[in-house]
Amino acid sequence: MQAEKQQKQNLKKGHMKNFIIVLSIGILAMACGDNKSKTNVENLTIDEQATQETKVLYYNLKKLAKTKILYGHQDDLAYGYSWWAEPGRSDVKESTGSYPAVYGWEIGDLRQDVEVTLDSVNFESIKDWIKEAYERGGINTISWHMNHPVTDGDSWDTTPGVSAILPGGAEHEKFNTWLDKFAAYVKDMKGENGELIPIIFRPYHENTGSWFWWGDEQTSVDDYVALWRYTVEYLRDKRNVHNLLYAYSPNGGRLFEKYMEKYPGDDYVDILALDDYGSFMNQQNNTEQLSNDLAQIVEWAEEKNKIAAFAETGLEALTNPNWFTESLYPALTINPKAKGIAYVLTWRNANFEKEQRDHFYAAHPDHESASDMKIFRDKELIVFEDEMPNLYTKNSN
Ligand code: BMA
Repeated sequence: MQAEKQQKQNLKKGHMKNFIIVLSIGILAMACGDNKSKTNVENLTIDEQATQETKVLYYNLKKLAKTKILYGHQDDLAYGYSWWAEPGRSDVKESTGSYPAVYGWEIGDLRQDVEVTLDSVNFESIKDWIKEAYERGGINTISWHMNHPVTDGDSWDTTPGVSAILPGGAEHEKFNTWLDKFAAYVKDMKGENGELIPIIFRPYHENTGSWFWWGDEQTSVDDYVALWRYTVEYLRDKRNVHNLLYAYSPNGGRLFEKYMEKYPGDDYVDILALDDYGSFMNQQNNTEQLSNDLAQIVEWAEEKNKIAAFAETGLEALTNPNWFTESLYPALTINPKAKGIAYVLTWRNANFEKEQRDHFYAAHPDHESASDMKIFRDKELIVFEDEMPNLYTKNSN
């Protein structure tokens, strides 16, 4: 009897021990699993303290880029070829049936106490459109044609200006106030639940060209790199801005060989981007070369565990109405590696009445390019807003 009882107790203990072992393994596995996904999401952005949404967006976008390319359009919700600030409107949607997946915004003139950007777009309205795009699952990116810090001219004033705003420079404090303004602006972009909206920030772009005051001929390697790093450190570490992903976006074409000359470093760049219009211009028509250049940035991005993007492009006034399928799509695909970019963004559709010029880069419904853009939209590789997976939550794609 005693022996039987003892045996039963031992058996019970054995069960209990097994149970505890199994439970421990389970908990350990769960913990490891969680850690693993945490590591995946969290160690990618240059800002370790980036908000969860920003980190998750980066993680998901990087993953999605392996199979898809998102389509983006500059100022899409703000105005179109024949309308201005009308709720819900979008030339892209009216031409193709869907909003774009990526929305570009421009904040030139932010330094002044003015209500509108250099393109007459209301700064406060941009916040609302950014929120609208975000709530729909879209991605927002901001470029900054920053005014000249010394002459007060615009960004096309090619007087060298960078050394004046670096620490020790005559306009350093003034420059800080502009960054303060920007910090406050992007910290005021919030979703329904008060969370900060992630923004892809693309400052000092086309730096391999010499048409901006931070351009190639205007700026030494050391000064450009110092300006970039200072900007990141000031916003991230001093102003605690944690909803930004930083995109480095030199000009391509014949300037592509200079791409890496002023690269600010892996700790300061999240996205390796490219701007290129020239390769699509009639005489040049270097679609194949462009495809190789895109493939090259994809390769660099892979080596660095980062994202590649085609941040700005287009054919002004779509003088070839089949440009989307005959030029852009080939550029994204001739070299299969180029398909690895995360998104492509075509520039703005300037309002004809306001600007009195045909300066548009996406189709508008009355233009003959609309049907071709729709074919582009329907390609397997290309994603507009209507096919967008949720990029702001983990494990969504
Ligand atoms: C340029 C042109 C300009 C505009 C600037 C900033 O490429 O479209 O008209 O002011 O971008 O958006």
